[in-house]
Amino acid sequence: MSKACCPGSFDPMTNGHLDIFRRAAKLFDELVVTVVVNPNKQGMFTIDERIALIEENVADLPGVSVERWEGLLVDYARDRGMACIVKGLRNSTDFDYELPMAGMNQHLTGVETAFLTTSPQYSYVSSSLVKEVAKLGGDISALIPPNVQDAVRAKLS
Ligand code: COD
Repeated sequence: MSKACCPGSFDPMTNGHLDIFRRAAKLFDELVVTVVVNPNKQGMFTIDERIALIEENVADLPGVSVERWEGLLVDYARDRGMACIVKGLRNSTDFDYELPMAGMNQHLTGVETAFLTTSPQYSYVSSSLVKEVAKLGGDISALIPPNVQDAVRAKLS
């Protein structure tokens, strides 16, 4: 049985993330969306809130679950028998950031990283830009799922 994880901060999840989850879910028997805890970074959403928002959006995807993790990601992946870590790539900046991590992760445990290129309509979508646009009163309705829109609005009100 093939198993992989899609890690990220997901603060909050976007339609770009959801597209990667859907596509990755077709490639593995089990896919875990892993919300990685960064204790040094205060997000807009708590980890539990991020998990709940993702769970509502992946409920219809067979074999997909959501978990949290704090620590070295490859320990998590190796201990759960995951074949690889799946990441999304939007541009050369993502690539430059991800490539050394993929190399280090491979070195540490042999866990591989697979990259899925972004769907073009999401190539400019990021959690940070969505939050910035929302704070400045812009329309984010095409960028994040409806439950995330409601949650962002509630945070900003
Ligand atoms: N289209 C496609 N992919 C996208 C899009 C989009 N529109 N938006 C984001 N993505 C991809 C990102 O490239 C990333 O792969 C993933 O989705 C998650 O994105 P974010 O922004 O929520 O998450 P990041 O980039 O903040 O997450 C970084 C991690 C937490 C995954 C990373 O820091 C990590 O693996 N940390 C674990 C700690 C560890 O093991 N450190 C040692 C590394 S060697």
